[in-house]
Amino acid sequence: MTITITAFEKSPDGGKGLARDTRVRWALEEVSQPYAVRLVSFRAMKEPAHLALHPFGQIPTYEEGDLALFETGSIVLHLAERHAGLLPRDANARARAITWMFAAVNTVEPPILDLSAARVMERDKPWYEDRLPLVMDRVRARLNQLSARMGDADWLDGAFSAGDLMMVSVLLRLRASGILDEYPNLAAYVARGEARPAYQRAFEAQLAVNTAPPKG
Ligand SMILES: N[C@@H](CCC(=O)N[C@@H](CS)C(=O)NCC(=O)O)C(=O)O
Repeated sequence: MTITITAFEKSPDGGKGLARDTRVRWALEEVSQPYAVRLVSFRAMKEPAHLALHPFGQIPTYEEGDLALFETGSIVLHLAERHAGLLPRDANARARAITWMFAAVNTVEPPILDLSAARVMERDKPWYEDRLPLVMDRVRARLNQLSARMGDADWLDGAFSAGDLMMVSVLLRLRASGILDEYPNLAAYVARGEARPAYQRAFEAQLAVNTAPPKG
């Protein structure tokens, strides 16, 4: 059955892999599933056809036969449960890997998104310079804890899993801020994720969309 995902017709990051279709592409590549991509404009994302797939008018979405999903955590979990390679077989190890997926999107991603939002949307506010260090310190608080837990391990809990896929995807957004470099073990962890052939294929695919010459 053909899998179709949606992605930005023109990503705001110009193809640096920060748009969330990259993590879904990465999961698809890890489990060797071919997929089609439907590109959507910002306007189309808010129109009824797309809202029927994604109630919040965002990308990515995932369609497979009768099934339509949104939320990258859910899409990656769906793929990981149906195909070998992203979740351990042992039930407890599997539950722990899923826990790390939730930790990525629920605990680590929020302060990182707050930092991105501050940089993009609050730069012109008179309180921007005062607030920014507070937002950055909230990111550091989480990274201190994550870094302490990781130590010198390659992955979060044994072999690479969907938990790592989600965590690396979330941490990648920090690169431009320089904060990641304050944590050599986390910077190395992200680099390990990016070095995976499946990530490379996913990244190249989304970059190609964003660097293609305009049609017509
Ligand atoms: N929690 C959602 C977030 C989805 C999301 O924020 N998508 C962004 C692109 S990375 C988007 O569509 N932004 C445009 C908008 O919200 O209008 C997920 O993980 O799928």
